[in-house]
Amino acid sequence: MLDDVELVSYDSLASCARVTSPASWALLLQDPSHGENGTFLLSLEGPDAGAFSVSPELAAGSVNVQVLVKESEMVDYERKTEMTVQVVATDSVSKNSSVAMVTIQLRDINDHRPTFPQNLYVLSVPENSATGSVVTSSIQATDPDTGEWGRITYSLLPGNGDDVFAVDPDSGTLTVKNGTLLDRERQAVYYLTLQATDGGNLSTSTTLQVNLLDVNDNSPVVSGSYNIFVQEETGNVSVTIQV
Ligand SMILES: [Ca+2]
Ligand SMILES: [Ca+2]
Ligand SMILES: [Ca+2]
Repeated sequence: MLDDVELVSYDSLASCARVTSPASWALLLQDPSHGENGTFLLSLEGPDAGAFSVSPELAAGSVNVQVLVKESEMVDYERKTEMTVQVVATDSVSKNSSVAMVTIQLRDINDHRPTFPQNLYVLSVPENSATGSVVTSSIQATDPDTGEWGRITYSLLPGNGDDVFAVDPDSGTLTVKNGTLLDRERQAVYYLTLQATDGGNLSTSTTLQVNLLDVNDNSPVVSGSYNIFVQEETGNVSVTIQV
């Protein structure tokens, strides 16, 4: 048996048809039968063998063996962070074989952009809400990559409503940025663009439709004048006032 070997491969790029990776290491093969020509056939076995190929497939004596990524979509850090193959060297004459266990540690790459569960969120806020009022704290994007590649920062794109509303960059909580600008009679609905960006600068956006809820904030105006004559000690009086 040959010693266990560890090498590193990379998470596949979903959009990239990469069929080889930097995975290669030096493997010293010794002829177990001391045959005359010492020729070996090399092949892969084990649960993850289908994702990789070995090169060369025919060797003699000491050889630098490469394990290549054959099916890049199977080399996926989000599914499996570690893969195992066995390099089998079979003597072409005696058919004796030797096996090297190879553990392949995958490294994460940023192959996912953040995603929101919905393209549109319909929200509402009373038009008299104070500055700092929370509109929603339940909209979050997800990103399956690890570390920086999966760390999400939220922002509102400039344009309609980013002077009225604000978003917390870490939590995604949407608040009223300037309550004095909230006026249903001025603007009754806002369409905000909420963007989520990961640590590798991949981003996605979603639309927030914020409806301002009507609050009865217009004081009634009394117009006209009324002259009422009441005789003393006669009690109740009623008058209809036009509003
Ligand atoms: Ca992946
Ligand atoms: Ca990844
Ligand atoms: Ca990502």
